[in-house]
Amino acid sequence: MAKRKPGKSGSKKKVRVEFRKNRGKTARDKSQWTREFHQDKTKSDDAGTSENVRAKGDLSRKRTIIVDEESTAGLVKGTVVRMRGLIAEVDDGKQIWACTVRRVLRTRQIDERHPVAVGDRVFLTRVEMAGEKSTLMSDDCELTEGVIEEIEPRTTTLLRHYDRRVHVVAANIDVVVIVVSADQPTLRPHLIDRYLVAIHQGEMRPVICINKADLDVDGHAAAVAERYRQIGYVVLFTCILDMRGIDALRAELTDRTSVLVGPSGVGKSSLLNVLDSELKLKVGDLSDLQRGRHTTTTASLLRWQFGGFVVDTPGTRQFDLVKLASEEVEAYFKEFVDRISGCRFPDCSHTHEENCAIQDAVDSGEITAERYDSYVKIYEECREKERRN
Ligand SMILES: Nc1nc2c(ncn2[C@@H]2O[C@H](COP(=O)(O)OP(=O)(O)OP(=O)(O)O)[C@@H](O)[C@H]2O)c(=O)[nH]1
Ligand SMILES: [Mg+2]
Ligand SMILES: [Zn+2]
Repeated sequence: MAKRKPGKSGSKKKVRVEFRKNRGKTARDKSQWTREFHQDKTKSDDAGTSENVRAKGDLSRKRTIIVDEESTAGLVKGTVVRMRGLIAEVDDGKQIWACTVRRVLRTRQIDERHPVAVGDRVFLTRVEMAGEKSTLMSDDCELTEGVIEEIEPRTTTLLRHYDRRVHVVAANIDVVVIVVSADQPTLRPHLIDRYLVAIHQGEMRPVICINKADLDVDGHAAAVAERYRQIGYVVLFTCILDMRGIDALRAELTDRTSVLVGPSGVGKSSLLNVLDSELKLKVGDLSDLQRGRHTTTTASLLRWQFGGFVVDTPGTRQFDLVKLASEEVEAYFKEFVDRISGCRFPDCSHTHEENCAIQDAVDSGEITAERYDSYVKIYEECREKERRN
């Protein structure tokens, strides 16, 4: 195994990172150091910050840690592009490495399924066996084996609860595209609301994409699109058959790092293929959808020809939220935020109280019943978790 090369002594920097106990309120790291580390330099200043919503009494919880530059000097820098079980595939700009993770890093994050995620920026060393480089096979490709020694603090994370652990869907993302379809599979707006909560929680920019516009025979999907536009979200109505909305979607993704999320079969990989003709991703057919079969099975980070990066993810039927307190939920419903001060009780949960500005807005039609029902469902879910813990 390769030894770490010694670095210059005394080269330490202060970095402000998210406090571990933070209930999901992220400290977006604005330090120059992190900014410089962005190898792709695609992060634009407005991305992620323009959609921020804040909870009442929100505290900026950051702690300062000392990052020892010595520990990363001489190591290979790269980005995790794919996870294959316990192996992380890392792109250093020249080649893809197959990496395991140093044990000390594995014990650091016990509540997460895996200490590294797609989009993580890492430092690695080469594994050598008797002086020879070691290789691992992945999809018939022979990759040089490495060990991840350090992981950069993440600027953003999209988290979900899965299999009783926290799953980092992707790290260091600017834009999250929630992809759903007008039909096949059936459009479920509640799922959009769950994603929106996680995206706001992670301080990323959401874009809603309703694909398969050709299947919207009764105008239901168009009405859903309008509902979210009214709240102030960017909503694109797309179709890969007549290319509706494709240029507008490309404009949202150019020079940014984004991730496409949503149920299986909605057309995430199909959209990527039409957005960039160089990508030749496998897409499913109707029988896959009917049998509930996923076509994309692992998340992977891809480079756009037109600038920026994108993560294609496998479809998810459910999306369970992480580290979310019941009183925080209101802050992630954009159209609620400015009305909350009108509630009679400062700790109003907007579920049963008298003189509630949110329930009044539902009665007058300013807040839709669908969005309110989503809020109550997520709120009750969080309450239930709090009662059990
Ligand atoms: N009618 C119609 N079909 C579409 C459209 N976009 C994609 N499809 C079809 O939807 C099916 C599923 O597409 P995929 O791209 O594999 O879906 P996915 O979201 O990547 O699915 P997973 O990888 O399983 O998560 C394919 O048969 C596509 O041809 C569209 O705009 N209209
Ligand atoms: Mg796919
Ligand atoms: Zn209220």
